[in-house]
Amino acid sequence: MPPRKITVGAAQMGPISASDDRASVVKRLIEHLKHAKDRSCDLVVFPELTLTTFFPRNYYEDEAELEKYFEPSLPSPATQPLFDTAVELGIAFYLGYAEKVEEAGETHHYNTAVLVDKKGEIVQKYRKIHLPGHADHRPQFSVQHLEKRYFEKGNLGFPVTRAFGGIIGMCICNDRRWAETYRVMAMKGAEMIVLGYNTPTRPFWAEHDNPQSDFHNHLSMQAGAYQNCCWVVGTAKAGIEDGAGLIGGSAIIAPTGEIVAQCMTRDDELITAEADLELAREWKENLLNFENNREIEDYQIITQQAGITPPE
Ligand code: CDT
Repeated sequence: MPPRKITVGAAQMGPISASDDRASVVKRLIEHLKHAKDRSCDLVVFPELTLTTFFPRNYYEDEAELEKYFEPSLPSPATQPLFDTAVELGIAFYLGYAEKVEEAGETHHYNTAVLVDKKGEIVQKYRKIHLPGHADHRPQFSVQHLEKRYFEKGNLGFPVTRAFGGIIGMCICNDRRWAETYRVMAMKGAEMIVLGYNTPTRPFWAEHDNPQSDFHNHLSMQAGAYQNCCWVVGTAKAGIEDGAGLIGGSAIIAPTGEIVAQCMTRDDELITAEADLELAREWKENLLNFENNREIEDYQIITQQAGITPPE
């Protein structure tokens, strides 16, 4: 089969302070798109919660202070220039944001990402399923992780969509640490999985930075790519945000599990690679061949229980 190549970019963002307004962030995103155009990108992947600081590290008493991080619409007046520039340059993008939505007369809050095609149309939406952290206020932690307080679990499953001549799947940050995330999308034919992340250098339960956090970031994405024969594009928000550290290490990973491009800074940085989606199909068919080799009668425990049942 002839190659099916797309040029993909991971547009890592450096820190975004709580005092930075949307316009200043959108300006930085547009700079990324311009560089991506110079490098002939078809698709650019921005981070999780791209438009704001990683606010779940803070406990907010004041509802209004929290609500300012959420987008009631997308595109919004502030993000419209990003959509316009992407259309003008002919670049598709993945964008993570905090979504506030009215559904069936109720207000919901999700940690969401959209896939926007080259015409500026949202072709797929994903709402984060694996929400890490805690829901209660834990002032004893120097950096909290309140995603379970501020967001509801996503209700759209793990979506994949036909786009750019291939099959593209979406997830967000903590999802990348779960084997099930990749497998579900691979079983829907995903050839490339795109994701954004905000990974604190110091886990919420610890008093020190985790020296293995960069290693675990790559380990989980490389394993997901190899074990499912997918391209994986993971993009960080990185650096010191209002005194709290976030890892970098944004990476583009081939279906072989090899990193083909990796960010070296913890600032705004674009990496790109030409991804042959045919490689994903070929390896999935030959190395794994799910249909011939998956032994589903022995996997039932995976969907029947969440916790561990050790032998007596
Ligand atoms: N944003 C997000 O999901 N962060 C989590 C932190 C988990 S603590 C190790 C992550 O998986 O990176």
